[in-house]
Amino acid sequence: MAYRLSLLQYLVSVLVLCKHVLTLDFGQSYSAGNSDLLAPRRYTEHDLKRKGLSDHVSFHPEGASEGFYCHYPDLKSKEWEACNDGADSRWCWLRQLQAQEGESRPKGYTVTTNYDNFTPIGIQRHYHMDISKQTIAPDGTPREARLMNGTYPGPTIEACWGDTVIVHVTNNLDDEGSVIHWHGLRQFYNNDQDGVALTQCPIARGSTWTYNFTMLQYGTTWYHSHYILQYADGVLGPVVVHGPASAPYDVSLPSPHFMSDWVYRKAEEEFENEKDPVVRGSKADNILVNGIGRSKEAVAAYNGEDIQSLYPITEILPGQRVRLRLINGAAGTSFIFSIDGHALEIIANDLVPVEPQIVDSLLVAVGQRYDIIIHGLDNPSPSGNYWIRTHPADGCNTFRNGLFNSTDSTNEDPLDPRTGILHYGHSSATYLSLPDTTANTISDFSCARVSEQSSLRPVVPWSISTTPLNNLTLSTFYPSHQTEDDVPYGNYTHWLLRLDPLVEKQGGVSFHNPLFANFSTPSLLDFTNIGQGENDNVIRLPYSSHPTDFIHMVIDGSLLPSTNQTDLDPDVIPLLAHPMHWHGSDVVLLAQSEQPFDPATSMDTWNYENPPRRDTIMAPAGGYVAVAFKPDNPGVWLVHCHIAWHASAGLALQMVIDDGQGMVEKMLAGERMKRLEGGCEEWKADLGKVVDYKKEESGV
Ligand SMILES: [Cu+2]
Repeated sequence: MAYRLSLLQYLVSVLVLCKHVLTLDFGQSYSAGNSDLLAPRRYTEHDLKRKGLSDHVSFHPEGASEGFYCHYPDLKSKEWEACNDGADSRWCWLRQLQAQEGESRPKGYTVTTNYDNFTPIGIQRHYHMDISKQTIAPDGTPREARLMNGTYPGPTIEACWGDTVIVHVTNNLDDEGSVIHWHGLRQFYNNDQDGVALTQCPIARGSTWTYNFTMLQYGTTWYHSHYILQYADGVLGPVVVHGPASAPYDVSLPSPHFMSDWVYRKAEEEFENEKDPVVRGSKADNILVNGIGRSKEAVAAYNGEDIQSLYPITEILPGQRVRLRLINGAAGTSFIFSIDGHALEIIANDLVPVEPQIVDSLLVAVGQRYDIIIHGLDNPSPSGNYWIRTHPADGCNTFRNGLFNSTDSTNEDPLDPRTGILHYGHSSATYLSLPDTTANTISDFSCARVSEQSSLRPVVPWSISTTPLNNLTLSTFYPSHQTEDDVPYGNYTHWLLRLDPLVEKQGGVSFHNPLFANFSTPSLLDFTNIGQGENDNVIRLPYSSHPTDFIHMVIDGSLLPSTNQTDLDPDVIPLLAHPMHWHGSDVVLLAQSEQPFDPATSMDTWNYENPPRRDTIMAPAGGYVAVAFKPDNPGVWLVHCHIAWHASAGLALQMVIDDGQGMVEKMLAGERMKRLEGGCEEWKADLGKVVDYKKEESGV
């Protein structure tokens, strides 16, 4: 393909450019006419009218004006300065840098700032959300969903790096509790805001719970219910945190590309399939992007009108560089994302800016996010329409009508992965012909994509100690709480996966116990007793804030189906890989391999120098992942598979990070603990009335 040659040339130039950007002296002064590479490309008047700045209105932030602005204090004039979203946003942080030079502050709020240590001063933003039941039909088939503010996905929470976000969540469901988790947000020393059943009681029916956290990171993420399977019923939405970027672009698209799958039944009913020892797997019915799906009949009947009801349209102008935020909020499907004939430049994975890298497709596993820059063509085709594809990855999907498998498909009628349209033109277009473009040549449809995932290099590097604080002892996960043998730090740092625990239990091949959260006694409120229950699945890790102290953790898939089929029917159990998600910390990817873990030799191959860093990492079937993280955030943090069905079946651990001298309890003493206890009183008062939850689910 012609663009591939220029792609290679571009890659070389970007690498050169990138190096230059990263070594700039940010202390120098900038002017609007500066031709430096960091300077954003300017909007034309046409661009401004067309999209982005003037019509980008957030929902309910108090004091919101037209458009979205970041606000920072100018310490010289003692005034607040506002700056726009988009390409210009890089100037926001630079300005604050200049204003603060006189202070004993670090020189820099840029993409090279170590955001673990330094955060700009932002403003408070209040958001009001409610969860309620509503019937929606995103692809024409109606079902009763559970929604945030009545939309799927829910409204975007939008803030700027350093802002404090206060979200008031009202549970208007008549038959369930809820908790809302802010996926990937580190919640540093803020464990009680993590929004899981381990850190608070569920929000009782009719109650409002207020979350409060500061955006220490920036980029793209999402929120979702962490109450049983509620997010698969619709309780989810994007989170956008404006911040600097590692490569220039012209326009930032106001709406993220929110990929998900959709189940026609209530998730709790579909979960019965997960527990069934014969079926052994919950299935999805369709693919949605930004809450839009379609039936084959609707596509066949398309007569050129009202295209927006069939496909989300992404608009671009010739030659433009357009920033797009990708989010996988699916219950169980990992996607290979691509745009026909277009190069994509990755600038962030999860909430970590990375050195720019050009690809023609990328894997977005369940729970993962990417910020990419679409490279607009200088001379698009006359129709100006190109397919955007979200192709389910091999071994990381199960749909009602069968599996996607790029090499050996037994599914004669798979869903159509053409789920969106990139359009060169104006936003008022409602009449479009469907694209006739062909897909990029994609050689790897696997759901690990080891070489791609291993090549992402964070802009702010971490150097990892080869000597961890803990031992990587093999664990059998039985019994599920720690025994004498596990002292002092537990052996769950070698986590041997197989099927999700509840499924194994149902099939009589129980391997380790599922995690079951006790809604009325969350771990954080019962800190001294944590680990006493047989379904606690606790791993205790020593707190340390020393910069060279790391915990290492192996998640071992060597017993997963594909390599070990002895007691499992390969026709029923597909290849299984698990997108594992860490709360409370980003982790680095020391190794990701499709070969089994070998304690004698594997460690020799690990990467300790600026490895990829993110919050969600795929553990390949038959292989393993090794990660490292800093045990510097005290509290109770979940580690779990982000396939909703697997998490609900108990494929989860709770990590307790503590100094052994009461630091977690001290952190929460007083108002914070009183608040948590108040929430539990409300929950317990309501529990006996209507609210019920199935004990055969993990609760997370
Ligand atoms: Cu899983």
